[in-house]
Amino acid sequence: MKKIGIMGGTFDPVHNGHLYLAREALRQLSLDQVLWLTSGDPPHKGESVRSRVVRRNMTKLAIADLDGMEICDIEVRSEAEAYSCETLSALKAQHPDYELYFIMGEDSLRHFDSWYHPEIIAEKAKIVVAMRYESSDSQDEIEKRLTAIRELIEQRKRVFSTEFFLLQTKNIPVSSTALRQMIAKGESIRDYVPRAVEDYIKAHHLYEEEISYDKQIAAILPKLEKALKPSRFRHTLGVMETAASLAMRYSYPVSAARIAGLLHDCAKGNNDKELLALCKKYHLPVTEAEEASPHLLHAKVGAYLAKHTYKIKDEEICHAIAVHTTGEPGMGLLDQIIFVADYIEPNRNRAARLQEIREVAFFDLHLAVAMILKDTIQYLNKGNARIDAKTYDTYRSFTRTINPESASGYAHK
Ligand code: DGI
Ligand code: FE
Ligand code: FE
Repeated sequence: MKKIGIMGGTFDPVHNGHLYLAREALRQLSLDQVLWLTSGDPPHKGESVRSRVVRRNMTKLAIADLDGMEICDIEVRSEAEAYSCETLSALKAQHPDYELYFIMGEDSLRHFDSWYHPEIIAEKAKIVVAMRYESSDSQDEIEKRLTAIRELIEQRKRVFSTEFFLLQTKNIPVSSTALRQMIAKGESIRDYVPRAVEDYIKAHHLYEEEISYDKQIAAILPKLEKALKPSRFRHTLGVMETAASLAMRYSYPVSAARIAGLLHDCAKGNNDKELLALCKKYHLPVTEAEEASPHLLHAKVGAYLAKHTYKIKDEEICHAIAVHTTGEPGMGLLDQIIFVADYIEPNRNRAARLQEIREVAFFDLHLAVAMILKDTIQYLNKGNARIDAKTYDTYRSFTRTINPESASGYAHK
């Protein structure tokens, strides 16, 4: 038999308190493994929660480097409301050799009777109750609490025929609710979550205040239609909606991605001479490579116009526009979304590996960026065009690394 702990939760977001509890369970009960069971849409919570996909991805990132921790997707992959008794039954059916240890807090034990079929839970699993104490608590106080919980356990034992275990844990002063509030206020959460989780939350703009972009899109559309040739405007709309689709796939705010797609070529109405003149006027630096191929400047000038003419305050949108032609080593999620959407949007039809890159784009975005750069460099070499050092640098940076997110598995699964 394998001793398997079940750490269930909404994990919105997962934090160091959760990790500490799981580690203590693993250690104090000598478990072989702790399974992190992320909920689907939780039936008990009134307030809205982040999508099951991002909560699960954060959890997966949090445990990526920890021995004995695994993600469990049973509830995430179920559309029916998942109850613990059903999940435990399913786990037991799949793995008859698992001896399950269901980890819960003191509160949960108090309300255990009112859970959905607690007797089935007790039949399938042993119950682990985590008792939390403060470091400032005196030994006397801790003993009192322990006695109270032991009494509670004795009561439950009379009703439910399973083993109960008591876990003594220090209280880690952190909660998901507090973290959500901190992020909304712009405060750092570095001390409370693993670095990978912090990065994920930032990249995907989780828990930030919603900005209304939809009105902005309606205002930009007619201006842009006037500024661009009809075929370019059509391409722009294609990039906007493709960027939206990629944003859905990779958990980026959809409206922000649409605006970036909409405006990415907003400077394309200007010819080379005009682009150079605009750079001079706005004091934008022009590199040697851009001097030789001034069309490259439509990215840089486009970012400037987005900010000053179209009044876009979101720096990530402006940055994505600025790097959309050559790319940039280490580009962020939105940068990659726009870079790829520009290449694969439905009106495009000339690129050699278009169909393959379109499919890869929704499988592994990072890989799609690398493929596009490879083909672009090949295409430019054939035409003896001068290649910007940035294009090469980006190519190198994207072929030599794999996306940390896909490396941890979830981009593929
Ligand atoms: O503006 P779009 O046509 O929608 O697309 P884009 O902004 O990606 O520009 C694509 C063109 O830019 C395409 O012909 C390849 C070219 N390009 C990309 N990187 C470089 C480059 N041209 C030069 N000269 N040097 C580069 O590094
Ligand atoms: Fe462009
Ligand atoms: Fe474009």
